[in-house]
Amino acid sequence: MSELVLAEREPPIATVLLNRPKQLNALSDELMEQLVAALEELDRDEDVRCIVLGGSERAFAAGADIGELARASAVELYYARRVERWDAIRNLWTPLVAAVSGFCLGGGCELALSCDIVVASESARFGQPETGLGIIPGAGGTQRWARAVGKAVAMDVVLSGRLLTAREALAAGLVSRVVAREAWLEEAERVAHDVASKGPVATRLAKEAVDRAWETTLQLGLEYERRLLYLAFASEDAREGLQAFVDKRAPDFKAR
Ligand code: CO8
Repeated sequence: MSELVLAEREPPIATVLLNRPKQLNALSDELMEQLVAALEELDRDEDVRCIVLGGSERAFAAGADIGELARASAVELYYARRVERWDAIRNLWTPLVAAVSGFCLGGGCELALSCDIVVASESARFGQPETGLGIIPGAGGTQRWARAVGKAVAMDVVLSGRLLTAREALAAGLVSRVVAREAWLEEAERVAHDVASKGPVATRLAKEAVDRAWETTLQLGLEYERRLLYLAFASEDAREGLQAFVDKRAPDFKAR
């Protein structure tokens, strides 16, 4: 099996790169299978506290593999549970940082939006060109764009095929940082190190709490947050983090 995904483990972070450069990292079935397997393996690794997911400088990913989609019937896609596979990425515990450079389109953009933090280089271009192919975004695009940037921009991008520049994506709230073109991977890895240096139990609970904000009312979300706070408080990491501040030393978190 050729390596369509390259995973490098350098605790406390790991970097996973899509590796189908000639096809601009189009997300073939085989690539998605390898990607989910690599991410799930790293997710089980306690020493890995944050994962960077990237493509290449030219393309994060130019979408699902159009050739494969052209050959597949609806029922084949349904039985293969191809779209369901994307849920595995959202269900990962370890925080994911997308390192986006170049084309980030269709399913590729939906993949970036499935990550917890999106770092974009100046060259990044975001879009959902599916209606131009006679289909619609099917791996979360219509929902995640609308929630992230609001109806006006989401409708424009999904219906007109408009591509957002990195700066436009930042202003719209689709990504959280824009970095120099050549620093697309390095900066995302730096962000991952920042995340990985924090209390691991707290980081996971905080990720869960922020995610909950998308799915519930403010009142229920606040209650959920409060319960997770008590849970965080009960962790050894919390004792260590609080005491380390009092002792004026760096904390030594054990993920317990
Ligand atoms: N699928 C397959 N091959 C692709 C894809 C793709 N999405 N994108 C690019 N390629 C291939 C090209 O065919 C070309 O191959 P070859 O050299 O063999 O001809 C190679 O990559 C380089 O591409 P271009 O020559 O076109 O490069 P350009 O710089 O001229 O253009 C673009 C770059 C603008 C990105 C252009 O390639 C393009 O428009 N690509 C398609 C973008 C697109 O429409 N994406 C949406 C795909 S549909 C989707 O993502 C639905 C997801 C729903 C989830 C479903 C889960 C099962």
